[in-house]
Formats: sequence, C-alpha cells, structure tokens
Amino acid sequence: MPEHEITVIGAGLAGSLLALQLAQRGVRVRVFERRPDPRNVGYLGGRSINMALAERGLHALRGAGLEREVLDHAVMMRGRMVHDASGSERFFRYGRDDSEVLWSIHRGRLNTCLIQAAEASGAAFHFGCMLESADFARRELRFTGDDAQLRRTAFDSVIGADGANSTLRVALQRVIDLGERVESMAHGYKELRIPSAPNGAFRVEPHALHLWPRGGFMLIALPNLDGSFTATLFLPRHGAPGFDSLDSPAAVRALFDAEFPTAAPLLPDLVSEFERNPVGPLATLYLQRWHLDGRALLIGDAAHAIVPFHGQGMNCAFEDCVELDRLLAAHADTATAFAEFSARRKPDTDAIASMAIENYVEMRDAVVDERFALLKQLERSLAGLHPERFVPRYSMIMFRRIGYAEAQRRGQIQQRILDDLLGNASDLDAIDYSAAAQRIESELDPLP
Ligand code: FAD
Ligand code: 8R5
Repeated sequence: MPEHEITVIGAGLAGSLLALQLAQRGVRVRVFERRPDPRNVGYLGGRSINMALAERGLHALRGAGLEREVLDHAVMMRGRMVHDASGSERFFRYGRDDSEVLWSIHRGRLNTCLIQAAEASGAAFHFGCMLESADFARRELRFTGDDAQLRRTAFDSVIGADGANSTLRVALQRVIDLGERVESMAHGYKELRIPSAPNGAFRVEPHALHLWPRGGFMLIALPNLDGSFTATLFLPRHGAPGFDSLDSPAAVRALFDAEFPTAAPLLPDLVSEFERNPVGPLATLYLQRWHLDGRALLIGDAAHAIVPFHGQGMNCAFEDCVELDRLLAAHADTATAFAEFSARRKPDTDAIASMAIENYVEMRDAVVDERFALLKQLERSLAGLHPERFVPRYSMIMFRRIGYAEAQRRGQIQQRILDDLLGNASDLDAIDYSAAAQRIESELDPLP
C-alpha cells in the first residue's frame, strides 16, 4: 500500500509551519497556495506588514528549529506606550522583565522563512494553485492556476489552512453541517504607515507597542526593523466618529488633529493612505465541527478566526500545528488524530476568541480608568508575592503555554479575588495581604 500523504491547502502561516513539521518527521506532504511563490515575486500579502509574536508562537518555531532566525529579524516590544488625550505618554511593562516581551515580526519574511525551511525538509509546494472545490466521496481536489486551467488531483487527507475565507470550509459545508456562526463587530480597521526619520531612526520609542486609547476607538502602532511603524486605526464603521463619516480629507485631518494630536505629525501620508487603504473586517468565526473523518480537517483561521486585540491569531494557529503534528505522530489512524485534535482544541479556541474581544475594551478605554489601574497594580503585587499560583491572565496568554481555557478559568478566580480585596477602596493602603494569601492557596493550584 502506498504511504499516506497529507495535502495542505494554503502556504500561509499555519500551512507552511505544518508542512515543515510534517516533512521534518518524514511524512509526505504537498502544499497548494493560490498566490505566487513569495521567494520569486516578493510577498503579495496585502495584509499588515508586521505582527506580534508571543510565547505560544515562539515555542512552535523553537520546536521547528527556527527561533533564532526569526528573532534575529524581530523588534522587542517590552510593553505598551500609552499616549493619552492630553498628549502625555506612560509606559506599562507587559511582563516581569525582558524574558516576558512580545516580538514585532514581518509577516512576509516569516512566511518566506517557513516555506523555505519546509521545502528544504522535503515538502512539495505548488504556487499559483487556487482550490476551487473538493469532492470528498471521490477524494479529489480541483484547482485553477494562473493560466485559468482546471487541474484535478487525488488526495488521502486534506488539511485546510486557507485562512478566514477558507474554500475548503465552503466545500466541507456542502457535505456536512459545520455549525458555522460568524459574529461581526461593528468596528473595522485601517492600516497607516509611520515612516522612519530621515536618518533611518525611529520617531518614537522602538521597543514598545504604541497605543492611543480613546474610549470608543483607538490607534496602535507596532515597530518595524527599518525604523518605521505600522499603525492601525480601530473605529466603528458607522456613526461619529466612524469610517463612513470620514469621507473627506478635511474630516480625516479633523479627527486626527482633535483625537490624536501626538500621532498626526508622525503620519505624513495620512490622507492619501486613508483613501487608498480599505477598511478591514473584524469578526469571530465559530464552527461546531472542523473535520470529516480522516479525509479533511480545518486549522488556523479557517477553523477559528478571531478578532486581533490579543495578538493571538497567528500564535494560536501555530499552537494548532504543534498539537496536530503531535497527534498525527501518535495515531496511525488519521480520523482518530483529527477527532482528537478537534475535541482538545475547541475549548481553547473558544476561550481565546472571547478573551480577544475583552482585550479590545481593556486597550481602548480601561487603561485610563482609575479602578482598572488600581486592580492592575494589585494584580502585579499578588503576582510578585505568589509567583507560582497567581499569574496575571494577560501573562498566561502571552508568556505561558497553559491552555487558553484554563487561563480563562484561573483568570476568573483571580478577578474575583482582586475585586473582593479592593472592595470600594480608592487606594491599596488597606489591602489585607494575608487574607489574599489564604484565598490564593486554597483556590489556585500552582501552575504547571
Ligand atoms: P493565513 O495566514 O491567512 O494563510 C492562508 C493562506 O491560504 C494564504 O496564503 C492564502 O493565500 C491561502 N489561500 C486562501 N484561499 C486559498 C485557496 N482557495 N486555495 C489555495 N490557497 C488559498 N496574529 C497574531 O498572533 N499577532 C498579530 O499581531 C496579528 N496581527 C495581525 C494583523 C493583521 C492586519 C491581520 C489581518 C491579522 C493579524 N493576526 C495576528 C492574525 C493572523 O494573521 C492570522 O491568525 C494567521 O495568519 C492565521 O494563519 P492561517 O495560516 O490560518 O491563515
Ligand atoms: N490585527 C496585537 C496585542 C495586545 C497589545 C496590548 C493588539 C491589526 C488587523 Cl489590536 C492588536 C495586539 O495588550 O497592549 N498584541 O498584538 C496586535 C493587534 O493588532 C494587529 C496588529 C492587527 C488585525 C489589524
């Protein structure tokens, strides 16, 4: 009997990492990607040029032997630089020290690096091949190429890593009910560029994620290696302020001059970029099923696209790859591996989906709230006093690999403890730290 082969749709972040992991174990793997080879034509992403890599994603890259290569081209972000409406800025560290930081990386470079490594390990890539449809009864995939010719190929098992608008998902939907539900936000986003200073230097602190929180909306910026930043405006689609009312250069200028006076001078091409760049969608995708026995499985955004506010879409997709590779290695039967993958991952992806939505509120307005600041300060003290048991939820998501669902559960316990301890107090002078210690000991096990 011929050796089982895995076919992957999409050479994006998850597809190319999975291909690398499988090829490293000697599994036969083919990848079909709609875009041309980024190594020949440059990266035609059309998506944000940089993104935040945290511990979950880093761990996956470490396992594949790529951590060094990726970090050599990353910018360390130690914390949030919050720019308030009055024009002053305040820095909030993300972790305990420089071992707990986020890394700003170039999407195209990372993707190319993964493709290169996967191919070198034996994975076969077919670029310019767009999946059109799938016939699961005949185990056949149909693609169109650059020449618009239809091509067919037989498959044993196919994995859909073809992103939020997955074609494999649409094909699966025709033969089984995936229980799909999409929750769209009323907000959208637009990317803008902060160029470097003429000498190539950064115009604002490079080692931070910059944040201009304004209650109902916000602007963020992540650093690039070349001294520039990619900024993103998150705003309601309708209303005032809202994308649909920003319909003239004067309206765009007025919003930035009024709300982001410290950012406006950093954005020389604001108006032309505003006209040129589209408003991106923000939505969460929930499916009840991700697989069809051993024939097909969805991973990454194709299975569970989330909103961006915790910077976990890629990190979570990379964690999918680690888990799937482990299960495929452990089970000779692909159907068992796919079923176990779905059962184990679903609670975790549901948890990060809801925690990502919550971080929008935290980013866009809670950072300026008094009680919120006190609770954060108290959280930091308790984390310092009880480092094995009391780890801020934010840190569990960004800097640990404990399951997202478990991080959410422990986070709820911690939030209750914090709320009870603070009560109605307006400072931390009367906090009962021994009562806190008792509750932490009894309600929170040491983290693994
Ligand atoms: P993708 O990376 O989207 O890859 C899908 C691939 O499939 C693409 O290459 C596509 O061309 C290909 N494809 C699609 N349809 C077909 C077809 N029919 N046939 C063949 N190929 C096809 N996450 C973070 O963790 N941190 C961040 O800071 C962060 N920032 C982001 C910024 C932006 C602007 C956006 C949009 C997302 C961001 N994310 C971030 C989320 C992250 O990009 C995604 O979660 C991640 O890319 C998911 O990986 P994926 O492989 O599932 O999908
Ligand atoms: N994605 C991110 C964080 C958390 C930062 C913090 C937030 C842009 C479309 Cl909005 C956002 C984070 O808590 O201080 N880490 O990484 C990435 C984010 O947005 C990305 C750049 C983005 C989709 C547009």
